[in-house]
Amino acid sequence: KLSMLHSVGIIGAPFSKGQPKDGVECAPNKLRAAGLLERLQQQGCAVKDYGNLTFENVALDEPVKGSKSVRTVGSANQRLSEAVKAVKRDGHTAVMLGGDHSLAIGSIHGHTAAVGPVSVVWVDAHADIHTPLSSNTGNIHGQPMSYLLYELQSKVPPLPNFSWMKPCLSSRDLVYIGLRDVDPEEHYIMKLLTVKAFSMTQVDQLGVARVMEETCDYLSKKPIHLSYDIDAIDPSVTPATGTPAVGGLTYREGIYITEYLCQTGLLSAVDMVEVNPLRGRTEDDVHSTVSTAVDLLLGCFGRRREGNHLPDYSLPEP
Ligand code: 4U7
Ligand code: MN
Ligand code: MN
Ligand code: MN
Repeated sequence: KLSMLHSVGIIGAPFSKGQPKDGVECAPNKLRAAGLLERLQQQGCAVKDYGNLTFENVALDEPVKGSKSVRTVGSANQRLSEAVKAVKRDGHTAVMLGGDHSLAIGSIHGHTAAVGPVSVVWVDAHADIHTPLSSNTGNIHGQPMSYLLYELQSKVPPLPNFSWMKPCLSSRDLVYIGLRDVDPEEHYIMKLLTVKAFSMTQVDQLGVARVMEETCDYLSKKPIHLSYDIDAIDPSVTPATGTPAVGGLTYREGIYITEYLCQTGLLSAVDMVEVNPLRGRTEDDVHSTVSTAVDLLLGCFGRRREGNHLPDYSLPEP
């Protein structure tokens, strides 16, 4: 198939309370201002912008067992889950523009609510699999995977504003790519659940092409949810993010992951999270980060480095 055209539904989620740094809530509008929608349309996608969600500000949101802004995060994710569910019911591939990575809770929950079980490809420097009780920082953007996994249900206490959700993902249906900053508690959990992971060591050993082949061989043919944390890419390329980690994916490796997943025909929802336009030191830092995030999304929806043309193109007649 030379070009399979995509129908994309975009949800802006300007939310930052899963972590302490301001600015990540500016990313949805920055990504739009960088031309994301127009460029998707130019490459033949049908695009519907569902706009930005608005989130309730919970007045009294004291830490719960060390985790911060639990009620605010719970309520925001309930809204996001409903929004992603609606986009999927409308028949689009859902694109969630974060916001911080705590939003994966609502995004993956809403995705499965609409389509049933999914596979998750989690591209990140971090595993984000802390339980609320194992976390050292109390930041929920380091915890979303523990809320989603059936196998960790007994380790996650009932939390205020989270009663709307139940776990919806089996650890067998999860693959990590790009890990290089995993806390001991998280490493323990991953070994306990035998989670499939391609850390930067495996990317070095196998190369990104083998990593993607093995990822898709490992996963069953369920719809794929790609959760892309921009800090998976090396901070020399994408410095404008809240928790940068040295030694990351190159721009080319990052793009290859999106091109490969696009070609499976199974990509059903995409998160682009942790872009923080206030964290760059210079204007160039921000530009490089935002434009890389846009390129990754274009790669998810058919852009190829060999070039593209629309199916109805024909040469001008002399
Ligand atoms: B991100 C961390 F301690 N593990 O729990 C934590 F290193 O969504 C970082 O991947 C979490 O950016 C990073 O706070 C969350 C820390
Ligand atoms: Mn993350
Ligand atoms: Mn991360
Ligand atoms: Mn981060």
